[in-house]
Amino acid sequence: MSFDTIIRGGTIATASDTFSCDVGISGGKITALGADLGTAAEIVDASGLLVLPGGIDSHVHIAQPSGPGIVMADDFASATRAAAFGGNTMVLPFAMQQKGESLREVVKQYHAKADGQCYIDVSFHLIIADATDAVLGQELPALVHDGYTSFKVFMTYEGLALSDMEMLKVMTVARETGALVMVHAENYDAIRFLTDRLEQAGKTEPKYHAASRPIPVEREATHRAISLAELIDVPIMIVHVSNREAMEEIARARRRGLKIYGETCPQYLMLTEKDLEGLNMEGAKYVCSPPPRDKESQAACWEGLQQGIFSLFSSDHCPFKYDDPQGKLLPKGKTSFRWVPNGIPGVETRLPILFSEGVSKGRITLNEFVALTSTNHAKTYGLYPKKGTIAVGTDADIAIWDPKRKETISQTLMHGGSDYTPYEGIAVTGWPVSTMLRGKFVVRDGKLTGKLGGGDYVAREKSELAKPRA
Ligand code: DUC
Ligand code: ZN
Ligand code: ZN
Repeated sequence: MSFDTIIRGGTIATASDTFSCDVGISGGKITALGADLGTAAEIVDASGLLVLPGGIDSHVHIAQPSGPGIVMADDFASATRAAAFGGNTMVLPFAMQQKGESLREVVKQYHAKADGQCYIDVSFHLIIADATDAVLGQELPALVHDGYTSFKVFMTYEGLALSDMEMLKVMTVARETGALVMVHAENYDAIRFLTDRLEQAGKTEPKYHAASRPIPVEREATHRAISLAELIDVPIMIVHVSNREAMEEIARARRRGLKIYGETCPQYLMLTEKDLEGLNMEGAKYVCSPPPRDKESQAACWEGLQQGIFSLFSSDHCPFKYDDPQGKLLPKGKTSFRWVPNGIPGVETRLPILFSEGVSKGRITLNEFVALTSTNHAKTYGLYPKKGTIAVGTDADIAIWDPKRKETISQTLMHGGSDYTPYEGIAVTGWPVSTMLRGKFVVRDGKLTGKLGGGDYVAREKSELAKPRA
């Protein structure tokens, strides 16, 4: 037997096992795992390196409208290029509905933005902003049928926040169609109240962003979302959890037998609200929601990852340029934190940060790393086992890592559209050196080898994890 490619001599890790063997690849799929697989058109030497499933980042925002005068720093080309350099083979951005829009039209618009523009594979979650009868009764069920099997709802933000009634209706559609609901859990009225009060007191700098949405704002909404899901008896994913109290709501629900899942992100392990204190709008670089908290919250998020309360570690990549009036230095943003574009870049740094801080420092195992960054994303969002593992029959989506390589994260190393990284200066051990998508290198030894349009759109199955309890 001969293969297109054999990856030889590496150490392979999946979510459950670590072993040494050759990986045989043909037609973009892994077709054999074994010792001395024989001949291939190309032999890739992976001695001393790790061979891992390509990262799947199931929470990224790309080319999303973000308000008047604001432009996101990434289009699909730059975001997926950066993702590939960061060891990822798939991202799941959002197709975001705005009030009055047809969801089907929105999906078409995002396809038009992405088609032929991706270096790695993509699939879309839907954001539901207008839960009309037509959306709930016709568009959503048809879209779930067509492979858009997850949707995000917001409990805050002008124009996006759903009422509890609307949340219940969306959850009901999810239960009936087998889709998974992702929830942005922050209390809208509490944020508006606190923001008004801070502004009235003249507290308008970026650092007050954190004070405008403190932990109880997130904890309350998390509790409420879980309670609503319990009423419908439907699983939900609480995204971007930032602190212990919200995490404990998830853990408590799980102890009571509910299927409530949690996600956390690099910003909640690596940043604190102190980062928002920089002078002259520097703090705007770290404005994201929920905001980074404190050291104790970071410790809590590590516990959540270690204990499986969080099954997903995603970037929540939502990039704006810093030194740009269409980005973090939007003129209106200088008048109040309320108007600072909300989100930070992270798709390229997610994996090196978790590898270094988690695996290299002994907080999590290599297998847990694979689960948290790839396998669980595939399982949660209906991509498994086509994606998210290394096994015979899966897509040959592979990241080759040098576990000993030391780097210092810096904007000069980045490949996305933003002009800064919030993780500047962080030293890491372990680095993705090559990324292979369906058997072809997108990044090889630190150089871009993939072609624009090499990434495909992937329609998804319904997730096993979205099934209600028996
Ligand atoms: N929520 C996200 O998930 N991403 C960016 C901003 C936000 O509020
Ligand atoms: Zn969110
Ligand atoms: Zn997000």
